[in-house]
Amino acid sequence: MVHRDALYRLVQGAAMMSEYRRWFVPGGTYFFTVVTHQRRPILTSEFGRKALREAFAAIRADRPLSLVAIVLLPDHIHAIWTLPVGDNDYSVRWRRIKGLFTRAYLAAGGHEGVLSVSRSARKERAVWQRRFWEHTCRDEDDLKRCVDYVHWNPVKHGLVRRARDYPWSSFERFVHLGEYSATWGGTNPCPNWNPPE
Ligand code: NI
Repeated sequence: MVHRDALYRLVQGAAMMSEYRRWFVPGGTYFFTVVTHQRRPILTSEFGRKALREAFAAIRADRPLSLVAIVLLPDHIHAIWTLPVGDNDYSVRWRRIKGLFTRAYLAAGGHEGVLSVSRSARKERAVWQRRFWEHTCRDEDDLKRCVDYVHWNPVKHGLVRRARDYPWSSFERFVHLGEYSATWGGTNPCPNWNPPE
Protein backbone atom coordinates (compact mmCIF):
# COMPACT_ATOMS: atom_id res chain seq x y z
CA MET A 1 0.00 0.00 0.00
CA VAL A 2 2.76 2.38 0.94
CA HIS A 3 4.46 1.80 -2.38
CA ARG A 4 1.29 2.22 -4.35
CA ASP A 5 0.50 5.46 -2.55
CA ALA A 6 3.99 6.77 -3.17
CA LEU A 7 3.68 5.90 -6.86
CA TYR A 8 0.28 7.51 -7.04
CA ARG A 9 1.70 10.70 -5.57
CA LEU A 10 4.55 10.65 -8.03
CA VAL A 11 2.22 10.25 -10.99
CA GLN A 12 -0.05 12.96 -9.68
CA GLY A 13 2.97 15.17 -9.10
CA ALA A 14 4.16 14.67 -12.65
CA ALA A 15 0.75 15.55 -14.04
CA MET A 16 0.68 18.66 -11.93
CA MET A 17 4.12 19.81 -12.92
CA SER A 18 3.32 19.45 -16.60
CA GLU A 19 0.27 21.66 -16.15
CA TYR A 20 2.27 24.25 -14.27
CA ARG A 21 4.97 24.18 -16.90
CA ARG A 22 2.35 24.77 -19.52
CA TRP A 23 0.83 27.70 -17.64
CA PHE A 24 4.02 29.41 -16.56
CA VAL A 25 5.21 32.22 -18.81
CA PRO A 26 8.63 33.53 -17.68
CA GLY A 27 8.16 37.13 -16.60
CA GLY A 28 4.53 37.04 -17.70
CA THR A 29 2.66 35.14 -14.95
CA TYR A 30 1.16 37.32 -12.24
CA PHE A 31 -0.72 37.01 -8.99
CA PHE A 32 -3.03 39.95 -8.16
CA THR A 33 -5.10 41.11 -5.23
CA VAL A 34 -7.72 43.77 -5.91
CA VAL A 35 -9.91 45.17 -3.10
CA THR A 36 -13.16 47.16 -3.08
CA HIS A 37 -13.35 50.69 -1.70
CA GLN A 38 -13.78 50.62 2.09
CA ARG A 39 -14.02 46.84 1.80
CA ARG A 40 -17.62 46.94 0.80
CA PRO A 41 -18.86 43.38 0.19
CA ILE A 42 -20.25 43.80 -3.33
CA LEU A 43 -18.46 41.22 -5.46
CA THR A 44 -20.11 37.88 -4.74
CA SER A 45 -23.71 39.00 -5.14
CA GLU A 46 -25.41 37.68 -8.25
CA PHE A 47 -25.12 41.08 -9.81
CA GLY A 48 -21.47 41.52 -8.82
CA ARG A 49 -20.52 38.18 -10.37
CA LYS A 50 -22.34 38.99 -13.59
CA ALA A 51 -20.74 42.43 -13.87
CA LEU A 52 -17.27 40.94 -13.32
CA ARG A 53 -17.84 38.15 -15.85
CA GLU A 54 -18.85 40.72 -18.44
CA ALA A 55 -15.92 42.99 -17.62
CA PHE A 56 -13.47 40.09 -18.02
CA ALA A 57 -15.09 39.00 -21.29
CA ALA A 58 -14.87 42.54 -22.68
CA ILE A 59 -11.23 43.01 -21.77
CA ARG A 60 -10.22 39.59 -23.07
CA ALA A 61 -11.81 40.32 -26.43
CA ASP A 62 -9.72 43.45 -26.62
CA ARG A 63 -6.46 42.61 -24.85
CA PRO A 64 -5.71 38.91 -24.42
CA LEU A 65 -5.02 37.38 -21.04
CA SER A 66 -5.26 33.81 -19.78
CA LEU A 67 -6.88 33.37 -16.45
CA VAL A 68 -5.08 30.56 -14.62
CA ALA A 69 -6.95 30.77 -11.30
CA ILE A 70 -9.36 33.11 -9.57
CA VAL A 71 -11.35 33.50 -6.37
CA LEU A 72 -13.99 36.11 -5.64
CA LEU A 73 -14.34 37.08 -2.01
CA PRO A 74 -17.08 39.54 -0.98
CA ASP A 75 -14.66 42.48 -0.88
CA HIS A 76 -11.65 41.40 -2.93
CA ILE A 77 -10.39 39.29 -5.82
CA HIS A 78 -7.29 37.13 -6.04
CA ALA A 79 -6.43 36.21 -9.61
CA ILE A 80 -3.55 34.67 -11.55
CA TRP A 81 -3.05 35.65 -15.18
CA THR A 82 -0.55 35.07 -17.88
CA LEU A 83 -0.06 37.71 -20.54
CA PRO A 84 1.36 37.24 -24.04
CA VAL A 85 5.16 37.34 -24.26
CA GLY A 86 6.37 40.93 -24.38
CA ASP A 87 3.11 42.34 -23.00
CA ASN A 88 3.19 43.38 -19.34
CA ASP A 89 0.34 45.83 -19.41
CA TYR A 90 -1.71 44.39 -16.58
CA SER A 91 -2.37 47.84 -15.11
CA VAL A 92 -4.37 48.93 -18.14
CA ARG A 93 -6.34 45.70 -18.03
CA TRP A 94 -7.23 46.07 -14.35
CA ARG A 95 -8.17 49.71 -14.84
CA ARG A 96 -10.55 48.70 -17.62
CA ILE A 97 -12.02 45.78 -15.65
CA LYS A 98 -12.61 48.01 -12.62
CA GLY A 99 -14.08 50.74 -14.82
CA LEU A 100 -16.44 48.39 -16.64
CA PHE A 101 -17.57 46.86 -13.36
CA THR A 102 -18.13 50.28 -11.79
CA ARG A 103 -20.20 51.49 -14.71
CA ALA A 104 -22.41 48.38 -14.71
CA TYR A 105 -22.69 48.42 -10.93
CA LEU A 106 -23.77 52.07 -10.71
CA ALA A 107 -26.08 51.77 -13.74
CA ALA A 108 -27.89 48.90 -12.02
CA GLY A 109 -28.51 51.04 -8.96
CA GLY A 110 -25.52 49.92 -6.85
CA HIS A 111 -24.36 52.45 -4.28
CA GLU A 112 -20.79 53.66 -4.06
CA GLY A 113 -18.86 54.44 -0.89
CA VAL A 114 -18.13 57.87 0.52
CA LEU A 115 -16.48 60.07 -2.13
CA SER A 116 -13.34 61.78 -0.91
CA VAL A 117 -12.39 65.26 -2.13
CA SER A 118 -9.58 63.81 -4.22
CA ARG A 119 -11.85 61.23 -5.82
CA SER A 120 -14.42 63.92 -6.63
CA ALA A 121 -11.71 66.10 -8.13
CA ARG A 122 -10.55 63.22 -10.36
CA LYS A 123 -14.13 62.20 -11.19
CA GLU A 124 -13.30 58.81 -9.73
CA ARG A 125 -16.08 56.67 -8.29
CA ALA A 126 -15.78 55.12 -4.83
CA VAL A 127 -16.15 51.46 -5.79
CA TRP A 128 -12.59 50.05 -5.84
CA GLN A 129 -9.39 50.78 -3.97
CA ARG A 130 -7.06 52.62 -6.30
CA ARG A 131 -4.11 50.36 -5.81
CA PHE A 132 -3.80 46.66 -6.36
CA TRP A 133 -1.16 44.20 -5.25
CA GLU A 134 0.91 42.38 -7.86
CA HIS A 135 3.42 39.55 -7.53
CA THR A 136 5.28 38.21 -10.56
CA CYS A 137 5.64 34.42 -10.35
CA ARG A 138 9.29 33.42 -10.54
CA ASP A 139 8.90 29.82 -11.63
CA GLU A 140 6.49 26.87 -11.68
CA ASP A 141 6.82 26.24 -7.93
CA ASP A 142 6.01 29.86 -7.20
CA LEU A 143 3.02 29.66 -9.53
CA LYS A 144 1.78 26.53 -7.77
CA ARG A 145 2.07 28.26 -4.41
CA CYS A 146 0.02 31.19 -5.74
CA VAL A 147 -2.63 28.84 -7.18
CA ASP A 148 -2.86 27.06 -3.82
CA TYR A 149 -3.16 30.42 -2.06
CA VAL A 150 -6.04 31.44 -4.35
CA HIS A 151 -8.00 28.25 -3.72
CA TRP A 152 -7.37 28.11 0.01
CA ASN A 153 -8.28 31.78 0.51
CA PRO A 154 -11.99 31.36 1.43
CA VAL A 155 -10.84 29.03 4.25
CA LYS A 156 -8.28 31.63 5.34
CA HIS A 157 -11.01 34.25 5.55
CA GLY A 158 -13.24 31.95 7.60
CA LEU A 159 -15.97 31.70 4.96
CA VAL A 160 -15.85 27.90 4.58
CA ARG A 161 -14.05 24.94 6.14
CA ARG A 162 -12.68 23.45 2.94
CA ALA A 163 -11.83 24.86 -0.47
CA ARG A 164 -14.52 22.78 -2.18
CA ASP A 165 -17.25 24.35 -0.04
CA TYR A 166 -16.71 27.74 -1.66
CA PRO A 167 -18.55 28.26 -4.94
CA TRP A 168 -16.80 31.28 -6.45
CA SER A 169 -13.33 30.09 -7.31
CA SER A 170 -11.62 27.99 -9.98
CA PHE A 171 -11.08 25.17 -7.46
CA GLU A 172 -13.53 22.75 -9.10
CA ARG A 173 -11.74 23.09 -12.43
CA PHE A 174 -8.47 22.13 -10.77
CA VAL A 175 -10.09 19.08 -9.17
CA HIS A 176 -11.21 17.99 -12.65
CA LEU A 177 -7.67 18.47 -13.94
CA GLY A 178 -6.44 16.16 -11.18
CA GLU A 179 -4.56 18.91 -9.35
CA TYR A 180 -6.40 18.46 -6.07
CA SER A 181 -8.45 15.90 -4.25
CA ALA A 182 -11.95 17.13 -3.45
CA THR A 183 -11.05 17.36 0.25
CA TRP A 184 -7.98 19.52 -0.33
CA GLY A 185 -7.57 22.86 1.43
CA GLY A 186 -8.60 22.41 5.05
CA THR A 187 -5.27 23.77 6.26
CA ASN A 188 -2.90 26.45 5.01
CA PRO A 189 -1.00 25.01 2.01
CA CYS A 190 1.56 27.86 1.99
CA PRO A 191 2.23 28.84 5.61
CA ASN A 192 5.38 30.76 4.76
CA TRP A 193 3.80 33.10 2.26
CA ASN A 194 1.76 36.03 3.51
CA PRO A 195 0.56 38.35 0.79
CA PRO A 196 -2.04 40.95 1.82
CA GLU A 197 -5.61 39.64 2.11
NI1 NI B 1 -7.96 37.06 0.46
